[in-house]
Amino acid sequence: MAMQLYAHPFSSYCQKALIAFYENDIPFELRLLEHDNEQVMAEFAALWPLKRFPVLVDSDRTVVESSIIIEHLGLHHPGPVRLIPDDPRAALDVRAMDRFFDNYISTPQQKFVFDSLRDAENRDPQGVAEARSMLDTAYRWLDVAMAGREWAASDTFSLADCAAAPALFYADWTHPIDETFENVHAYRQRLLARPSFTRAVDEARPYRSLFPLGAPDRD
Ligand SMILES: N[C@@H](CCC(=O)N[C@@H](CS)C(=O)NCC(=O)O)C(=O)O
Repeated sequence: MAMQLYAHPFSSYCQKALIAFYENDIPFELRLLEHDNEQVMAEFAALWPLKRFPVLVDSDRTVVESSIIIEHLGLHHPGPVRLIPDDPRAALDVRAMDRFFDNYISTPQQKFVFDSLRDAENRDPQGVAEARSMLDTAYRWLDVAMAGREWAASDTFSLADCAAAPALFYADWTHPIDETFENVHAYRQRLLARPSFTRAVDEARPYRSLFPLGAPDRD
């Protein structure tokens, strides 16, 4: 039976996992998380009461967290593209950069989005200001880290780049990356040109009107 991925194409963390599927052409059934799909939504809530997606079901195993889904694919469905290096020291660098993109790019980016969805009287301007500051610091740090690098953590495309692609994609929409951070901009463009991510971005195109802050007319 094909693996089942509970996901939505417009979600950044789902795109992170989808990149890993597409890199190695791994078959799966998409269980599309849309409010009208009541059956799928009920299955999803039963699988993972914390209701964060993506969630993968592989035979009798339920796998949550996008990074762990990618690790799971590398262990149980390996293909020619190894997203976690075999060398444990190199793997640590990859995992560290994966955490960087999730915690210091995606998390503050989501803060903007979630805040915009609140009623006006419940907004959190201080929290958004802190998120903006964290993004600025993260962009600055990344620009130095990416000097002379093609990919985030190793010579080859890895888990860290799966995390980086949607994180930088949406972060630049939300709080634009200063144009002086040329290494970050060039890296974001390389990610957009990677066929696995190009495909994820194209599949999400029909949903751009869902972006609460308003999707820019680019990318
Ligand atoms: N740490 C989780 C984060 C997943 C996450 O935040 N997913 C978002 C979609 S991009 C979500 O579930 N949003 C629903 C919500 O916040 O209610 C992962 O890596 O999978």
